[in-house]
Amino acid sequence: MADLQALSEAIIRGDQNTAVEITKQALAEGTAPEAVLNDGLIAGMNVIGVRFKANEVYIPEVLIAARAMKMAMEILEPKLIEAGVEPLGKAILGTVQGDLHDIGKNLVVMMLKGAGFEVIDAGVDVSPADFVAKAKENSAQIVGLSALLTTTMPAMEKTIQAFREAGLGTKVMIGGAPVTQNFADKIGADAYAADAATAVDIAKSLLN
Ligand code: B1M
Repeated sequence: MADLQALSEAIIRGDQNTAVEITKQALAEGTAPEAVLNDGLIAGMNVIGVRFKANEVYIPEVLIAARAMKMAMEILEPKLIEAGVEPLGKAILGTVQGDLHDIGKNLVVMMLKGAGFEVIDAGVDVSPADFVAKAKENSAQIVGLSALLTTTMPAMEKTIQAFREAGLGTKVMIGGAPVTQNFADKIGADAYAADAATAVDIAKSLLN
């Protein structure tokens, strides 16, 4: 019998081979894809999120865990689609116009995927119009903006304005090293997250 606790532990260790093996075994034995996702993969990434927030693990461990999750997801995804399992929510993530930094944004993407969100990664240097177009096209509930330069922070405000002008109800979450809660309040963002693990908690709360 496939052990979903062992699957979760493989994700925490970033052990790709074991994660893939247990996922295959569980599916072959008829375990529900949703249980593999929730009790194995997401449970493991949740632990990584909590440890990352508490500074018990660092960026490399998160990246390795996310990679193990990605490999297992490649096997699981078609089964989830067959079973009609709905994602927690849909989010568009991108680095704002003029800004090419993507390491932090990629971490947020991975953690959100790890938490069960469907995430469309819009990439870097994303214009306000492109953010709006992608959110419309994908009916996203959340858009996440990342900025690492003080000179590109104003692009966050322009992107928020573009969403308000388009009349979309998309919630806007912002983050990045120079960004603060004060700044988020000033430009009318719906939420600010200081790190990738907090971004998951905030994104979940924005869905309600
Ligand atoms: Co750049 N760079 N850089 N850089 N770079 C900084 C940001 C800088 C602080 C370095 C410095 O001078 N000390 C400085 C900015 C100064 C300022 O604006 N006040 C700077 C500069 C000036 C520049 C250039 C202008 C340099 C030049 O060309 N003269 C240039 C700009 C290019 C451009 O974007 N147009 C530039 C270029 C680059 C590289 C291409 C070389 C490279 C980027 C590679 C890449 O991203 N693929 C780079 C890097 C690596 C850095 C540093 C060293 C590291 C950034 C990083 O990845 N941190 C950085 C100095 C530093 O921070 N020590 C620096 C790790 C990452 C995990 O953290 O992105 O903060 P971070 O993400 C965190 C949180 O902020 C949060 O979650 C993550 C962790 O949990 N978070 C979110 C991030 N986005 C979020 C979104 C959310 C929620 C949370 O919701 C949506």
